[in-house]
Amino acid sequence: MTTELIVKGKLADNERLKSESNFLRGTIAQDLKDRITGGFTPDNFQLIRTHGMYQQDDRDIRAERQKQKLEPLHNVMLRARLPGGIITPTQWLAIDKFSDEKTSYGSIRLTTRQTFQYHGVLKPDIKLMHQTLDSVGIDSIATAGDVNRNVLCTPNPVESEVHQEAYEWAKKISEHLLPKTRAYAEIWLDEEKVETTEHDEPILGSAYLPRKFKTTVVVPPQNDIDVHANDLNFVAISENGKLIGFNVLVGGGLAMTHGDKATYPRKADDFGFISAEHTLAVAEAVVTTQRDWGNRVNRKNAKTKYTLDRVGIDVFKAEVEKRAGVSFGDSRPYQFTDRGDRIGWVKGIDNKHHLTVFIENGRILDFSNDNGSNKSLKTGMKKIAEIHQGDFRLTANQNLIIAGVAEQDKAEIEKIARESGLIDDSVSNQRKSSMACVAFPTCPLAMAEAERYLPGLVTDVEVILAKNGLVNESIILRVTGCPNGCGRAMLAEIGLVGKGPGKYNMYLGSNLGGTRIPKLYKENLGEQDILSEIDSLSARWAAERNENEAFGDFVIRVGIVSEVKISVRDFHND
Ligand code: SRM
Ligand code: SF4
Repeated sequence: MTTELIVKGKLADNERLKSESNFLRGTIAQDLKDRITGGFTPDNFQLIRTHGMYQQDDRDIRAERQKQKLEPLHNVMLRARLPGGIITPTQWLAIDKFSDEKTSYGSIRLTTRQTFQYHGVLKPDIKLMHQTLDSVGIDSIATAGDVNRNVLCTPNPVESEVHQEAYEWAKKISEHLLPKTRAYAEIWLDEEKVETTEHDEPILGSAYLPRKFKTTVVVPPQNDIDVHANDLNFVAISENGKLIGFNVLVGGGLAMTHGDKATYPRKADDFGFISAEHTLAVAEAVVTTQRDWGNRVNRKNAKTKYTLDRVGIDVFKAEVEKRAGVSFGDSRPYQFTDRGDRIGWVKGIDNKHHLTVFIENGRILDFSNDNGSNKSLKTGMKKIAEIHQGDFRLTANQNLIIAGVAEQDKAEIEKIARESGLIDDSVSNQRKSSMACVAFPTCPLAMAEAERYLPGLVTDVEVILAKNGLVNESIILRVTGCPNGCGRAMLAEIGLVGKGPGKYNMYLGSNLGGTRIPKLYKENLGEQDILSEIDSLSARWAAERNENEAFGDFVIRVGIVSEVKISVRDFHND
């Protein structure tokens, strides 16, 4: 290998701790027994991520505890591994019970990557949490940290054979790229200690990946998992209803740092077509190329998207072909037309019914809020899980599908869903098209509110759209509490990115298919400015748009923002 493919310099500290961790064990087991603190040592604070947990504390009460000279109320957030987002009713009931009994927020939080999170689990309950999940066949291996994360898949496999096959591939890819160390089983499940050697970790190596790595399998025309947020994507290509292979898209990612032009959101590049039998070899080759060439000096430029722009797309692609022993063919034609979930009932090829329910911000909880809205989403889900014969599928839009409902069970499930607010006909198209990341109070990186801000913001936007004659229309609106972009604002028609308390940068111009990165429109907007911008922009859209022209296409056509064609060139420049 030529040395210029590798960034030289002092390695980031995470490299030390991964290499010295004895294959992700560190001293987590000892640390767990230390009850003097509710937290972990700095190295283990990082290492527990590879086991699917983040140490957090409630930011709403942080200052108050500091005043009382108390340590922050440390707890962990857990993120489960669910390739393709599938959960059985038995699993749901166990997840639900643990959230009631042992999490301080009492909620189940569906994420933008088709899984769920618990927030607020205290140190003495962490092992019980893993053992409870393990008892129903769920783990949280590699859902965070410098590894391949939860593999996403277009979430309605029963809609066609292609969907089912795509899901099978998502599972296989997830297993293939998983860390092989037994650290998780030893630490959390008390299984026998088995030494791990370099030989046991052939794909990820003893220092694992330079940075997080994200993979999807997607079935066009839906792009409901947002391929361009991901390092590696397999776009299903079918002929006569059968999956024949994939177009492989590499190097997407949305995060940036305010004020640092060397960071930017970037679309994935299309490497070309492979037949299905080469899927695992290609996945492995992309991962190992990124493992060897990714920047281990500067974590801000460590993701695959930066490796591609540094070494060149052709060089990276040729290396993948060499390692996989495969030549990419010409890309096969496909089109992404939308990214939303089809809320409501659909009927699958198996003659079963599937109900997609809208869950605002993915937060499954019984609540009553200031607007007089009462919903018992958690109780409703529990009641459904008690009688449901099919399964549940989480979507990457933080929603949930009650899948595989037999004709005779449909009415009962619909009744529970309506009574609990899981079905709510009053939810507007605009609300269904809006999404936010978690942000406060649990996210340590949040600069501004997101999940707690979105519901009220959408109510205001609904009024504005109605005033401008757009009552049934919607704009893909996403709010993210910092530029890391967990709510995927960098693939929104209107993206709000937290800058500071109550302040957001506004980006405009993604499209319905999610194949365009939006562009900065205005900086540091407060609530009133945001609303007046949305008012004047949507009024212009209503008055000047071409027939059926989407908001994101309109703002580019009339020159409100310029189009980002190539991120590294256009995103930060006019
Ligand atoms: Fe994220 C870090 C929440 C999807 C980019 N993300 C975090 C942390 C763990 C904060 C931290 O590091 O301490 C947040 C925890 C908040 C909390 O209290 O729960 C967090 N990210 C989330 C979730 C829960 C948002 C949501 O509302 O659903 C999503 C969980 C996904 C999952 O199940 O795995 C989530 N994060 C994303 C996405 C969207 C996606 O993948 O489709 C992105 C942008 C895509 C990308 O990766 O480019 C994203 N999260 C980040 C980053 C920036 C990564 C980078 O390239 O620099 C961070 C910070 C980091 O890694 O240093 C981050
Ligand atoms: Fe936290 Fe920022 Fe991610 Fe929102 S975008 S969850 S604020 S890291």
